[in-house]
Amino acid sequence: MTRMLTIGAAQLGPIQSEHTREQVIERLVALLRQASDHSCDLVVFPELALTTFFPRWFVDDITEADHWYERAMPSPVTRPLFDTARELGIGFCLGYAELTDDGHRFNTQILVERDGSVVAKYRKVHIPGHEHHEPDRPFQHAERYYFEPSMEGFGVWKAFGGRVGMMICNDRRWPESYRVMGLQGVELILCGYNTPIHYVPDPSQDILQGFHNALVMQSGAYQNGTWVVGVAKAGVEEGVDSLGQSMIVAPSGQIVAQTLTTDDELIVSRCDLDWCDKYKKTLFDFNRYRRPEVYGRITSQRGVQYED
Ligand code: CDT
Repeated sequence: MTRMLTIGAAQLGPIQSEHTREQVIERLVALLRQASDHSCDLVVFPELALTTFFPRWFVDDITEADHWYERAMPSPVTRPLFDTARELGIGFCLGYAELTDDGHRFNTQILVERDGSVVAKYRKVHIPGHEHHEPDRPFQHAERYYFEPSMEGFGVWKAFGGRVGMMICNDRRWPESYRVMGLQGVELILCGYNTPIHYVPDPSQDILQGFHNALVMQSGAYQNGTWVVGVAKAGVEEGVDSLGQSMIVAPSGQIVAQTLTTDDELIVSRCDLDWCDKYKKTLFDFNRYRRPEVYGRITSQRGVQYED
């Protein structure tokens, strides 16, 4: 038996601040049409796919940043994406900044089915960077100012004939993200990212960005017997160079497709969701081999506690 899904990872090149939402939606629609030519069932777009990565700038009054956020999804400006997806019979996953009616700000990703209906919403859990302006940095990473962390955690939804979960960018570095979904039987994890190559707190990590990106997604896929699709907004955006290397990773941990450029680029892979069971029912048979009775610290403690 196979449950085959054809999945497209639609990497985006840079979005500069002067680019309008309409221009960006045109790019996303073009990628959807390309995906349709490749018979894709599902296309995954990056984190904050509708705008430039605005947390690189600080504004004293956060309401001056309201224009970067979406108040409704779909909205008149994003409607053409939903209409095209429905017309082509392709689902998609899209990251964007969300401003709720009661004033909450989240880094959000939605999963849209082939009929254009929103089946799931995920809000980023692990918010990296800093809360306050740090004037000595060459650029800010003020996500902790612009977004509050989700309290909803990592859900898994029945969609596209399988069990689908989502995470966003920094979430992919934390094994707990994958495992919480793994414990819900996840078969496909969708993850958008914006990863500046220059890591200001420790530049020795700059050269390792690509390695770390692959390391975490490959190990997360393997250790949980799941497909992982990681999709970048890449290239030099407003002077900041960001990692590409979008990839589709099999439950074996192997990379089955990877982008070559830092531009808008679609990669496609046929993904057999039944392949997950090869790992879920053998080495990573959680029910047989996990030892939750000795993992208490994972949920009872946040930072390191020394016992001496
Ligand atoms: N967008 C995002 O989460 N980026 C982070 C950058 C490192 S923290 C400054 C990441 O984990 O890729």
